[in-house]
Amino acid sequence: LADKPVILQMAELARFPYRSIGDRFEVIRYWQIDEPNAMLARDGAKVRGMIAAGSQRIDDVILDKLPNLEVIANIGVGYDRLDIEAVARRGIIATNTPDVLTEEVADLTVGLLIATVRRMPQAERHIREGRWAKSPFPNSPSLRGRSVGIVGLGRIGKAVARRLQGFEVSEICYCGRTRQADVPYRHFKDIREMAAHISVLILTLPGGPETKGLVDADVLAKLGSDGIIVNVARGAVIEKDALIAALRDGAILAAGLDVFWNEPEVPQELLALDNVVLLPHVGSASQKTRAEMIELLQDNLFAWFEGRGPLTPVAETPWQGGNGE
Ligand code: 8YV
Repeated sequence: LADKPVILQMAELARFPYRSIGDRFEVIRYWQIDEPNAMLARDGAKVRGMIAAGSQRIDDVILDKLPNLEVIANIGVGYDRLDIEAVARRGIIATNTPDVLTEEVADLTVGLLIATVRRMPQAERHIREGRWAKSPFPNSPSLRGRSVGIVGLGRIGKAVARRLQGFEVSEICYCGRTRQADVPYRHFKDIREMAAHISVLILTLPGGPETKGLVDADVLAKLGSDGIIVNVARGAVIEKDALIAALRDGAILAAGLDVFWNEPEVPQELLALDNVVLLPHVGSASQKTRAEMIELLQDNLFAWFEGRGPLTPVAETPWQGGNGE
């Protein structure tokens, strides 16, 4: 028992799907601890692995208290809860959960786009609030014929684009520093240039300091009064006040948002608007996909502590061999 590696789990996850993590590791449940600082002072040096989940930021403040941490297994493909520069500097390996959630998030993205354009939640409210018998639901805008721009043509962006090819949109574009070989979509270097050309902006890019505030008042103005924005990336990619103002003033038509600036908080101004569809960060949240994400997270820890290295390390912390048992 004494030589089981100690893992610090930051937040609760859905039940681990198979081989129980508790059989292999001694798990400290951070979110259940009343005095986390006292626990870290006492047990921090024992901790060799971490399950990064929830809203706790993993930066120098906590890493300083975990001098023997080897590996951080992050739930999610996005790992902006980690100060990845601090993690890399310490020689800690971080892993994420790519691929297993790609198609699920792409489904949700297209669903949210259609719900936003065709005003499906508003139409449903029209029935539930007993208004249908009094007046028909007003006609909605249409998706067909729109030019769509994707910011972040990675695995998820490509899966969204592939789906949209079946939807009679007029053009699919993407922006990014470099043009990608083997994609049939129009490339823009600059988001402003692309925003002026399209009427649907889909955000599937990573969060973090490099993309913070990328979509500002200027981008929204260029998207224009017929413009629709769908964000399944991270809230901070869009400037909050600019988005609220653009939705309120009609500078853009509508937004579908699965992510927010300080989750689970949703700005009151957005709740008051009728041209926004809100989801509680459920892009990957099907039972099947969450189980696969947790399984991959767990397999990363098993592989590491069996000396096989990480299965899916993030780009900033490549594995160079060694370590583990
Ligand atoms: C969350 C996500 O990670 O994969 C991502 O980047 O945004 C989600 O899957 C998940 O909610 C766990 O925090």
